[in-house]
Amino acid sequence: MNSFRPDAILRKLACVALFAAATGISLPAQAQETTLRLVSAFAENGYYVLHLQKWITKFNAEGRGNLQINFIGGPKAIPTFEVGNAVKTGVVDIGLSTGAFYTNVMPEADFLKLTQISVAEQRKNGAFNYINQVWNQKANMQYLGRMVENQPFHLYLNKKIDKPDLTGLKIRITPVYRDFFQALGANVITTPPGEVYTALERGVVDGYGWPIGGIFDLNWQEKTKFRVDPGFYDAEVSLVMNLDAYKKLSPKQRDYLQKQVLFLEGENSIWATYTTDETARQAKAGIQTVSFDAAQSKAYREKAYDIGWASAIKASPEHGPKMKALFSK
Ligand code: 173
Repeated sequence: MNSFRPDAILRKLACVALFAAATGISLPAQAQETTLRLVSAFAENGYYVLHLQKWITKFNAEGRGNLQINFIGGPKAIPTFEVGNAVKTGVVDIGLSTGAFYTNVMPEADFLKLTQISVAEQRKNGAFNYINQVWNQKANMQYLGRMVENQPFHLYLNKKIDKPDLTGLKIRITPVYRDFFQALGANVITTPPGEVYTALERGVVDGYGWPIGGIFDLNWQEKTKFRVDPGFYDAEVSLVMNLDAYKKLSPKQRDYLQKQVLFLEGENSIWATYTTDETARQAKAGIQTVSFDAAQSKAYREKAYDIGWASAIKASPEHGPKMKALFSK
């Protein structure tokens, strides 16, 4: 009866203890994996989402047992202009969006187009922290990071102009372009990207605003004759997260998320290449460039920023002036 010997009993107890310790460790470890639901305000087949999906694949491979992202879909899952509210209320955890798509949450969202310094610099000079204070307070969001920069906006047209005057033209906009294009005399119509093709096809609009890259994603080159140069502002596309979901993450998960977001931002040099490629592709597709002389070009860009900041400060007397100081060169 070996098992009655004290050393055998001790060995058995040790086994039980080990087993308990093993299972005790493994259960919480599994419970510690969190999956975040992500939606995109931009089309699923577009370049932004393709770039993001490569990142999600890496994120999930390296984050096993810790943090995962489940890509729910694009505007078919949640309409473009609803993504901000879905993140604010926690219907989803993370959104890929631009601020212009959630001015229904707060006007400040659209001010990010006015940054003239890189996101890396924004992290250094306090702009990034300031954005987060406002996003936390007013939108219940954590501003995680900026995926797109170095992408100026342009005006695309089907009718030729020879000076910066849009009188009599109907232009598709989002809040990004509203005040500037109206100041140039345009009649404006707000639509999500998903409705631009049809609006062009039916002649509802004579042109639209969009960054230098991406018009091929939804085949707009088929319905576009001119691009007006120069560009203005800087297209901002960022990851925003529901603040409660963010606060629920463990320190380890938050560190992991931060590390991956910094990796994503570290790839932002691709956007300069994308600009070169897309500019060439537009020319090849027969899209002609409309340019102004040097003085008019300078005035055009200056007007864009002057009007952009004037309306920002009007919409947010508290944060507008501070953001202007932090975002400008
Ligand atoms: O034109 C738009 O839909 C728009 O506002 C935007 C903003 C950032 C990137 C691409 C488009």
